[in-house]
Formats: sequence, structure tokens, C-alpha cells
Amino acid sequence: MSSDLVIVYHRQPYEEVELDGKIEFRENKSPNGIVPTLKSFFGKVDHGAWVAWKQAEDTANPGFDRVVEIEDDYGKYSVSRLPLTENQVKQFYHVTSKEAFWPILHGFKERYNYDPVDWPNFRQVNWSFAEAAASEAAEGALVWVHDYNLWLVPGYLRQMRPDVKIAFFHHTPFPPPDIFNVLPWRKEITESLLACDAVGFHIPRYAANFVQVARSLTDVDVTERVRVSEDLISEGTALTERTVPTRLSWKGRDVIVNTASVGVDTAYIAERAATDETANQVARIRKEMGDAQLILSVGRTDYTKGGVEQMQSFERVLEANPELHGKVRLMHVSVSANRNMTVYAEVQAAIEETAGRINGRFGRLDWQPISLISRPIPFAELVAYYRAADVAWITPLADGMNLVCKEYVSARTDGAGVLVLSEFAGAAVELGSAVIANPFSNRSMDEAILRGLRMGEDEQRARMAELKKAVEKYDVGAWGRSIDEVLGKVGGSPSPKPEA
Ligand code: GDG
Repeated sequence: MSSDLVIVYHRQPYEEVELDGKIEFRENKSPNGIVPTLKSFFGKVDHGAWVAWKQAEDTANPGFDRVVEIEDDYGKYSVSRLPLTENQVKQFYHVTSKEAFWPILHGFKERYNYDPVDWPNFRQVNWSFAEAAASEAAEGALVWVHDYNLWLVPGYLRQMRPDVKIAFFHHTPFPPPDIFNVLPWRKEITESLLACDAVGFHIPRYAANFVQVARSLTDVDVTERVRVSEDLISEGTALTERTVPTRLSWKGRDVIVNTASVGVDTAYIAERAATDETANQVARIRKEMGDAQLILSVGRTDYTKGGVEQMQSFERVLEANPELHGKVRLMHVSVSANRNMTVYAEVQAAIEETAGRINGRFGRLDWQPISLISRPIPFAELVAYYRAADVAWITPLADGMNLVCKEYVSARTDGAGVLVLSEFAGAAVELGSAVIANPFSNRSMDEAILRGLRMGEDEQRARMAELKKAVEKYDVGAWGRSIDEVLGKVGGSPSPKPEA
């Protein structure tokens, strides 16, 4: 009961490395994640806590400690890892979260798998997270819960600790009632979210969908609605709402509904892009390319990312435009977060099969249309590819935000390059200056990539300048500040700690 701010997130803020049979904790160096931004909130309080999970079998290792006290540049905080059994991890994470919630959140009703869900197990795991947060939180502390696999935590926590303030952030899209309400646990989940003081989303459309869902299941009242910032509204598209509900009243309590899109560390990426090492790598890539244009596609191996649909578009474009043969290459970086899960193994197999077919159909001794990379590449190398690419082709079928497109823009300090972006990536709301494509339309996909390949330098530079402005405006720091503002409104920590 000692922390003013408790972050509950299934990911750990530290990587565990085994050295001589002993576990050591190392800072997670990934520059592109939001972990450093989350940790920076600990600097605003006297003591913070982070609650994550760890598979329990690891407790057999003598170096394993459930709670680790950390004092670093970010502040003083503890990290507790809930020990979950292998079956709990499978049920809570792989089955319920990934087979039932994930497809619904992204609008794939036909992929939703209800039968194997062990709901009591999901409740139990969420209860354990809530208990861990309750035991860390000081009187009146703020508990900040992340993502759908912890949906029931706010409701349980409200019962355990009525004194704490609770905020929740969704990293995924949030669907409208016709899709969300397919979940049999819809009311339980929604009532848990309404137990929060603030519920957050990347973009206004998801917030509006959540409010529609809440209204379809409960008698919640909308008590405040605001007009969405003009720069998030692109005329002629349906990318965002014009007005959005920002405050609800339910059972006598206020619930703030906020939107704040996660951004990237633009300065870090720009700095990385400007190094000699990057310049050398870019020169090497360009030399390998000869006079062919490079299309770059990066995304986790997931059906939501639309990898197969994109390759099919590439196939149609090659078929209809023989003059492009030998003159264009697609580099597809698709890394699986979890190879053991059947659904991801199937996507990987489909990607490999499609790429193989296209290469077999059009390839020549001196030209392979698609290069497939299925292992993670170091971030520095990824930046070099961002820099070398003529076009970044990012066309998920659904994506909460999508940071890859923002990283691409941040890396293009040379002001050139084209971004072709799906209108169903949350990022499209801010990045209306990209060539926007509808991944459900063959014509839209094919025209967009051709437009990207044929775009002249002046138009590229004009669009990239606009994209850069948006990516800098909505960078990771802005996300932090915007969340800070909401957390301030709910009256909990972190308010700046008094000077010593
Ligand atoms: C979820 C939501 C939301 C990819 N390949 C390599 C590599 N990556 C890095 C990218 C980027 C990250 O992975 C992917 O981030 P995204 O945001 O694009 O997508 P998700 O993983 O699905 O993230 C998403 C996000 O949460 C934040 O709220 O934007 O919508 O689905 O940073 O650079 N990094 C390296 N090698 C690779 O091969 N080093």
C-alpha cells in the first residue's frame, strides 16, 4: 500500500536475462515502444508500481523474485510479476484474449472463437491482477490499466478499493455494438469499464463506438460532448467523428472518455536515421536495388495487418503492368509475435505461400518480386529500410493506431518517400496527407500503390512535409502529456511531486 501510481500492463518494463544461472533485469531498450513513456510517469510520484505477469514455472528458478524494487532515471518503483500457470496463460492470453476478443475488437466476427473460452479462468486471472494492484496502491492512488486482456480489472478493483482512481487505455480499435455485442460477456466487460474514472482510446471513432456499446447495454447518460479538433477531420472521408462524447454519468459517478493517439519518439528515430551507419546501409540497399523501386511493408504476422491481401494487390499490379517487371520490388517484413499459436502459424503459411506463388509466377534469374523477412531485424536496420524505401505500403485491414507508418515518416528527414496507408489504421485520422487506400477494395489498393510508385518528387515532398508535421504533433511526448491531463482531471496522482 505504498504507491501513488500503479500501472497494470501485461508487458514487463524490464527484460529478464539469465547470467550464470542468475536472473538479471535489464531495461527494455526498444526505442519504439511506449514502455519508456509509461515509466516516465513514475518520475511524477514518490513511489510507483508496475504489475505484469510471468509464467509460474519460472519461480523454480532461484533468481526469480515476484516483486523487484527499482530506482532508476525514471524514479522509484516496484515491479511485480503475477505467477500464472501454463494453463492460465494459455486460457487468459492465447484463447480468451487472442481468439475471442482480438477478432471482435478488429471487426472479424467470422474469426471469433467462443467455444474454447474458459470464462471463470479469465475472471480469476483478472481478479489476481486487481488484487496485486490493490495491494500496491496507496490511499487515493491512481491505477492505470492497459488493454483488453485486463478488461475486468477496473470492476474488481472498484469493489476492493473504492478509494482509488482508475484509468484504462485501449491500444486496439473498439468496435460498434453490432460487433462488440457478439461477446456473451459484453455487459460484464462494459460495466467493468464504466467503473473507471477515465476510459481512453487512440481516436474519436473508437471512443464513440464504446459509448454506443455502453448505451446499448446500460442506462448510462452522456453528459458532455465536444467537437473534434479540425486537423483530425479529413473532408470527404469517414475517418473520424465530428463530435465525440467526453463524459458519461453512470450510477452517480462520472466517467471521462478520452482520446489520445500513441505516437513515436520522432527525435530518436530522426537521429538514428542521420547516422553514418544508416547512410552506409541505405547505400548498400540502393546498390542492391539497381534502378528498381523499393516498396516496404512492415507489420506483425496477424490477419488484421492484411499481408496476404497486400501481396494479392501486388500480384494484380504486376499482371496488369508488365513494364514494372524488374523495376519494382516488395520487401515484406512480417514477424510473428507467437509462432505457437495456430492462427498466427496459418497467417505465416498463407504469406509464404502467396509470396512463393508470385515469385514463381513473375520472377526471373535477375529479379525476385517479393523478399520475405520473417525474423525480427534490429531497429537500426529497419530505419535504414525506411530510409531506402520509395514507398511504405502499410495497409492493415484494422489497426488500433499503427506505429510503423509514424516511424517511416520520422525516418524521412530527407523529405522524400511516399506513404500509402490504409484508412482502417487509426493513424489515418492524423495522416490524411498519405495516399489513403481501402484494403477491402481491389481497385483502391491497386490504384494507391501505382500512384505511390508514380508520384513525382514535388508531390512527395509536399505530402511528406504535412505528414511530418502531424507525426511530430502527435508524438509519444504528446501522448504522455495528453494522458497526464486526463489523469489530472480524475483527481488522482500523478500530480507533480512537491520539491524536496
Ligand atoms: C498494438 C496495436 C498500436 C515490427 N517489425 C520489426 C519491428 N517492428 C516494430 C515496429 C513498431 C512495432 O513493431 C509495431 O507496432 P504497431 O503499432 O504497428 O503494431 P502492434 O504491434 O500491433 O501494436 C497498434 C500499438 O499497439 C500501440 O498502441 O499502434 O495498433 O495493434 O514499433 O517498429 N521492430 C524491429 N524489428 C522488426 O523486424 N526492431
